[in-house]
Amino acid sequence: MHFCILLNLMMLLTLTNGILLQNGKDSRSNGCPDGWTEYLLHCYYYGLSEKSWKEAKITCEQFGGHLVTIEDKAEDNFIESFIQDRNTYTWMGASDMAEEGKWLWVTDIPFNTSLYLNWRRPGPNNKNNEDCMDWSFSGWNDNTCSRKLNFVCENESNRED
Ligand SMILES: [Ca+2]
Ligand SMILES: [Ca+2]
Ligand SMILES: [Ca+2]
Repeated sequence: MHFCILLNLMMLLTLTNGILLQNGKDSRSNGCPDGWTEYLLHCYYYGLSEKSWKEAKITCEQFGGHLVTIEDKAEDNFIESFIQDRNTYTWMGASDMAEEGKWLWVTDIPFNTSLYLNWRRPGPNNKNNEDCMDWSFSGWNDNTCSRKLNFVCENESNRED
C-alpha cells in the first residue's frame, strides 16, 4: 500500500518537473513580456478588464504598445483564435471618430490603403454613431465607443532572430 503511494508521488513529481522545465524553456525563447502571446515576431495581450475604446487604447499605450492593428488574413485568423470563447465583442485598434466613414488604424494607417479588410456584412453601419471597431462573430464591426469591452493590445517582439 505504502509502496503504491510512494510510486504515485514519484510519478507526480516527475510530471510536475517536466511541466516546470517546459515553462522555463518557453519563457527563455519568448520575446514577449509575461502574460503576452508571441505570434510572428509580434506580442499580443488580451485585456480582460472591460473598458471603453479610448480607455483600452490608453491602457495599451501605457504597456508601450497599441490596440491591435490587423495587417493581413494570417494576423486576422490569429486574432480570431486568440479571442475565441472569451468575449462576444472585443475592441480592435481602428476608428472613424475623426471623420465619419474614414476608418483609420491607431497607427495612423488609413483603411483605403489596406490590402486586407474583414468587415462583417453589410459592413460598418454607423448605427447610433458607431465609430470604434470590434472583432465579433465572423469579423469586424463598428460599435459604440463608450461600450465597455475586452480588448487586445499589440507590440513588437524583443526577439532578435
Ligand atoms: Ca498588427
Ligand atoms: Ca462611424
Ligand atoms: Ca455596427
